Order: sequence, then C-alpha cells, then structure tokens
Amino acid sequence: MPGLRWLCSTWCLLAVLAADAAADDQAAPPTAPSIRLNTIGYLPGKPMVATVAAVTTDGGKYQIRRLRDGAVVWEGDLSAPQPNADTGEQLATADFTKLAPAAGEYEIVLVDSGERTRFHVAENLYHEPFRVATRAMYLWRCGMPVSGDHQGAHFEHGPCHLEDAYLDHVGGGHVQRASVGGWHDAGDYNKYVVNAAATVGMMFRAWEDFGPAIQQIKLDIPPTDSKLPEFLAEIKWELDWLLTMQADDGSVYHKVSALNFGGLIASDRDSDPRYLAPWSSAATAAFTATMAQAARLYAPYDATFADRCRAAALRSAEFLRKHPEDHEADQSAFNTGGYHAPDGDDRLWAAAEVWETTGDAAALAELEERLAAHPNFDVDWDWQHLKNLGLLTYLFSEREGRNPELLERLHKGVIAAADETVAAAASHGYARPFTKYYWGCNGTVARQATGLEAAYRLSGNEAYRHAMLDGLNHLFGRNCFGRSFVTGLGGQPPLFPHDRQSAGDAVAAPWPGYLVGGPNPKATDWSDATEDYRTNEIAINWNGALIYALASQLLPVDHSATSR
Ligand code: 9MR
Ligand code: 9MR
Ligand code: ZN
Repeated sequence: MPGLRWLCSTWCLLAVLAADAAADDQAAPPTAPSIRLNTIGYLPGKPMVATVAAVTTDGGKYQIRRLRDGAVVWEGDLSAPQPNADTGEQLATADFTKLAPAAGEYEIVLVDSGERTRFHVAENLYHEPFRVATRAMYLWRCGMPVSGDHQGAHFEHGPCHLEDAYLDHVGGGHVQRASVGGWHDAGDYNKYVVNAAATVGMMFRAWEDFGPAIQQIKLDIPPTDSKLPEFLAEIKWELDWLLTMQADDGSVYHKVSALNFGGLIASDRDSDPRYLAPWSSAATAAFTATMAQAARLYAPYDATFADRCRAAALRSAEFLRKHPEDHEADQSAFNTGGYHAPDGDDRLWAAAEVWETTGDAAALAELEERLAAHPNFDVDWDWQHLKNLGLLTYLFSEREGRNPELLERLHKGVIAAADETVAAAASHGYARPFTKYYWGCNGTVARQATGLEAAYRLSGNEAYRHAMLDGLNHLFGRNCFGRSFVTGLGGQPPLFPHDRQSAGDAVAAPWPGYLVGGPNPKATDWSDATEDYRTNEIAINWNGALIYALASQLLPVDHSATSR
C-alpha cells in the first residue's frame, strides 16, 4: 500500500482497503472464476471459446443463454479437461463458435455447478477499448496539463517537468536545454529515446496497416494540431519531444531522466531535477527510423513538419554512417531505466525507413545486407529487437529494386513465425499465442498481432487473424486469473498498477487504458499491487503493441457512409 494513500480522506481510504481486499481475493488462480473468457466480448462470426477450470468430472454440459429473452440458444459439452503445463491446472474448453450468435448480451452457464459469466457480442466491440488505450497515450503527456474522464471518475495532472532538461551529464554544465514534452515512459516519469521510438514505431505500423479504420474513431483528445488526424496528432506530441533529443552533430541523447526513481507522487509534484544522458548509437538509429517514417506519414497533412522530420532523419543517418561502431550510452550517473540494447536492429530499421522515404541506394544496400544476415521474423520482440519493423517496411514496400530472393526468404520467415505463434496458442489452455513469461510479456502477447497480420496479408490464411484474437482474448480475461490486464477496461481489471500518477492522486480508480506488464517469471506470478513493478507496471511500448492489436480489429471503413 503506497504511503500517499494514507493521506486521502477516510472514505477514500476505506474504499481503497475494500478494493485492495477484493483485488487480493481475485488475484490468485484458486479464487478466480472458473469460466475464463474475453471479458470485452466476442466479434460476430469469429471463433468463440472459453476456458473452464476446476471441472471435476470429465466433460460436463454448458449452456449459452440469450439475456434479452432468457432463451437457451446453445447447449454443448465441455471438452475433456487437459493438463495445462505453465499454470499447472486442468483446463476444459467451451467452444460455441458454431452457435455464431448475433450481436447482443449472453451468458454461459455451467450446468453442473450453475456458475455463469456474461459476455457481449458486437461488431464494434473494440472501438471503445481502442479509444481508451490510445487516449491513455495522451494521459501520459509530460509538460502540459492533461485531464480525462472514465466510468465516472476524473483524472488530471497539471503541467509537469517544465525544466527538462539539464546538461550536467553531457558536458554542458548546469544549464538547461529545452526538452519539455513527450510522454512519460511508464509508471515512472523519465523519457527514454529507444522506448519512445519503439512505441511510435508500433503506432506507425498500426497507422500504415489500419489507418482508414483508425480514422473513424473519435479519440476525444483535446486538439493540438487541427491539420492532423487525431491519431497522428497524438504521436506528434512525442515526435516534437524526440526532435529535442537530437544534438547538433546528429547524435541523439539516450534519455531525459532524474538520477534516481522518485516517489509515488503525481507528476506535477515531482521536482527532482532531470538531465540529458549521453548519446547512444541505438537511440540515434531508432530516432532516425522514427523520423524517416514520420516524414512519409505526415507529408499528406503537414509538409513543413514532414520536411523537418526528414531533415532530422538524414542528419542522424549521416552521423551513424560516420560512427559505425555500437556506442553504448554512458549512464553511470543514473540509476533509472537503462534501455540498453545492441544497435544492429535499430540500424536495420533506420536503413529501411530512410530507403522507403527517400529511395536512397546506399540505405537499400545497407538494409539488404543486414536483412540477409538476419532474415527471420522474430517471435519474441520488444524495444530491444526492432528489426521486425524494418523488415515489414521492406517486405511491403512498393518501391522498385528489391532483391527477389531475399524477399522470398523474408516472406517464408514471416509465415514460419506466424505458424509458431498459431501453434503456441493451439497448445495452450488459454490459447496464449506466446510461450514466454518475463517483464513486460503482456506487451509481447499483444505484439504478436503485427507478425500475424503480415502473414495474413501474404497468405490470406484466416488462422492468423484468429490467433490475433487469441491474444486479445488472453489479455482481456481468458487467463488463469479470469481478469482483464488493462486498467479501466473489461472484467476485474487491474486496480493497483505500478503507476505514479494512479498511486499519487486521490482517485480510487487507476488511470484508464493501460496494459500491465504481466506474469513474470511464471505464468501464475502476477499481483495487482502497486509495489509490484515487475508484473504490474504500465509502459508506453506495451500500450503501443496493444493499440496495434486493437486497431487490427476495428470495423473496416464503410465506404458508402459519408465521411465525417
Ligand atoms: O518505480 C520504478 C519503476 O518505474 C521501474 O520500472 C523499476 C525498474 O527497476 O524500478 C522502480 O523503482 C523502484 C526501484 O528500482 C527500487 N526501489 C523501489 C522503486 C519503486 O518504488
Ligand atoms: O521494459 C523493460 C524490461 O524489458 C526490462 O526487463 C526492465 C528491467 O530493466 O525494464 C523495463 O523497462 C522499464 C524501464 O527500465 C524504466 N521505466 C519503466 C519500464 C517498464 O517497467
Ligand atoms: Zn512530466
């Protein structure tokens, strides 16, 4: 229980204690509901499967009832329970795909025990989750006041970190260089270039793959730039900050950070001084990729900004060319997030985006050389491994001059990775499409949607789209906790994320729309507790992946409708 909670009113304190007790009751598998399904619901015409635990006899019957009139619309047999290795449970499934229910409210009832759980079926099922998870990026903004409402609660903070950032640790003395703005990284308030670029990269991939569908959704973000679609306007808030991270020589500072992680207080009360950290080649390359891609994506809406991004990308690309060695940032002054990773994948991604934006032959040559050395599509990837983003840009490019043999290898790699993901879901009791558990693995579960979508586009195989839904099903409740992993969304969502904003305000509910890191190191190791930053923190890169996965399930644009 964070110290600040004790400062709030008695009423609030009691509410928090009650919620704490409730959360404890629900956190561990033994007290989870035995029916575990996607608490957001299901899309009409798509697979519908729930996992059922604690089934004592073989099989057993279940019914699906339509709530509108109470009619039993389906009666089925649970599958025989099977051992599920990573949770150590016996799990059965209820597969009611063939029922193909129309939009509406239903409940699944276990005939033997009478236990029941409601679920929703709707075409536009993911519109609201997409809006909330994307608005969560806005709520992460640093350097300006933000506010928003969710389920009757109001969230806000005042302007914060307006003195970002000091040059002491990059040889400039105690002098400020403007680096205000951007998104806070996570449950902490620092700002790290590699992770910022990874997040923007995921959101850009969502825009490239699902832009028209995204544009239908009203995000309710206060307008900052009326020329832009809301989604790109939100990302521009981060890009404007990223541009401040480029030094005059084209290198990019690794982060803006306090020296230590501060207390669990609201951002507008945090007055620890923050400093620029020395440059790294990984940050410089990830920055280059992001700016080159931004130059392309913003060009139709804001040519001036697009030109600025392009010039910034080319300056850093030139710096990288002159500094081919992998240069790690000197972070010895700092005890905050390191985000250190080898730069090869970032350089590959940078070469891909520079080539796609400019057609530059040298960038293409570098890209093809790096891809040829690493032609597989990574199943396990996050901020450390961004090669996939560059690989997809190359694979789906409409530019001339790509190497057909290399394309063939990459194509096969994407399909092989997607097959591995489908197989992981098929052999898991909760159809989790990823086999590992580590810090932030929920983000990687969501990120599987990227490779699966690519495989679907290459093959037309619906199994890949279904595995994308498996990922969302898992994150929203088809898991051993029977709970949603996203604050403010779905059934029994996390109440106590490791998030300074949520812990540091007087509102009982956590800030909405955030995917928590997830079970680590074992499938059953998650606790909905503020202090548990290893499993219950929030972070922009995990939300970036969630936004991609949610965007993939938005309704396609209805071209017959008049444009808004
Ligand atoms: O709050 C910090 C979180 O944002 C980081 O992800 C995590 C990474 O190590 O560290 C957290 O800070 C903790 C620190 O490392 C150790 N003391 C307790 C801090 C949490 O309040
Ligand atoms: O996401 C990061 C994860 O891959 C690392 O294992 C972990 C420990 O180094 O750090 C995570 O990133 C944290 C960052 O260092 C500081 N801000 C919060 C991030 C999420 O926990
Ligand atoms: Zn801030």
